[in-house]
Amino acid sequence: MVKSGVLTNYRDFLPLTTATPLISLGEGDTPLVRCPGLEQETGCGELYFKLEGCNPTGSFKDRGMVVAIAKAMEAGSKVVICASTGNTSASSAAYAAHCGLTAVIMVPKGNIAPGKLAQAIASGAKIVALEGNFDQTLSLVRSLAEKHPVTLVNSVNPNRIEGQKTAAFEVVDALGDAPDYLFIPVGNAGNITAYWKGFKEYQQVGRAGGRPRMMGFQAEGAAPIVHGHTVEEPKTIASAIRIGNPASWQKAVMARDESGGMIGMVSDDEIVAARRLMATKGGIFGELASSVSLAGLIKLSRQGMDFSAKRVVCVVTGTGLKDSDLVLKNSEPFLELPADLAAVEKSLGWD
Ligand code: AN7
Repeated sequence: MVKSGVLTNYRDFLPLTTATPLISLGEGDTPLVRCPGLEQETGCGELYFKLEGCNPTGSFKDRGMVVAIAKAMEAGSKVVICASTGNTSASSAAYAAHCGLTAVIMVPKGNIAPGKLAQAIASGAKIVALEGNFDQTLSLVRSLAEKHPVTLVNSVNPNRIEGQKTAAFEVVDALGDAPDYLFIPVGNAGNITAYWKGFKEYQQVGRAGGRPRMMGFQAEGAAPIVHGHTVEEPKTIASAIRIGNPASWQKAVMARDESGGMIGMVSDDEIVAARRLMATKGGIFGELASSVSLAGLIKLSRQGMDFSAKRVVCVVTGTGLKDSDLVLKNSEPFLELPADLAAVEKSLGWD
């Protein structure tokens, strides 16, 4: 079966007109996977992972990008531009290539995962590495987009949020109702904004009985929303969320408050440990930033929060292949042997 994609699957909930091209790279319809091994670890009644790394470019960004690009085409735009910590650029490069548009991508120099940069290069995007952090890069891109006839496809473009909210629809469609809690990483805060919008809309039309508490987490060195002020030099190993002045800050705060949730923070060590645990106990390989969801859940459960009668969803926002270099760099040495049966048996202790 040919995958129809987000625009076709959720057209009634999206700002489409008869002139919007129904493009797709097969985004959306990602797995929601229950993980008994990690239920034990966290004391959750039911624990599910939404595998957004299964999108065509390996992250949730494709859901919003397909809408942003379709609307750009509808408006006659030929060039799209974004600032990115990596995944947005990989996604815009791919969708622009698919649709015959030019993608211009601005990234903070030396600050994005190699897998993401490779994707943008492979798709033929125009790439500019800026000496500065993400916040400075986004600010420059916004000025460029105001002056020139190009479409900005960062999540300040409302079409991005519209597309990304479909992930919340899918969670409800899969579970039959909203979960009790949704754990999600927060960087520029577009995704938590989008999920909350999706959950609210589904409840309004009667497709969900309730709404989850939104549990957003930032990295300790890049936690402006937790601290209540911008972070001039955000620092974390999770480069995707190395953001000190989130564009959707107020909307994230609204999602937190309306849902009775929270926005907390986890350390780099907790993020790395959660990534390992998700892979070793769940078989789920997420990129560092995406492991923040589970890191947040583990932190709260260790602090004594009781999830035993709760249905919990952790959003895994991107695949571990994006920054697999960091796994290899920090791995234990493994066996290297000659292709000799006896030698292999001996080293495995099977002789
Ligand atoms: C894997 O690509 O900001 O809070 O420029 O790549 O909506 O920003 C990526 C963010 C979480 C945070 N997980 O989402 C970009 C970019 C992954 C990400 C986030 C990002 P937002």
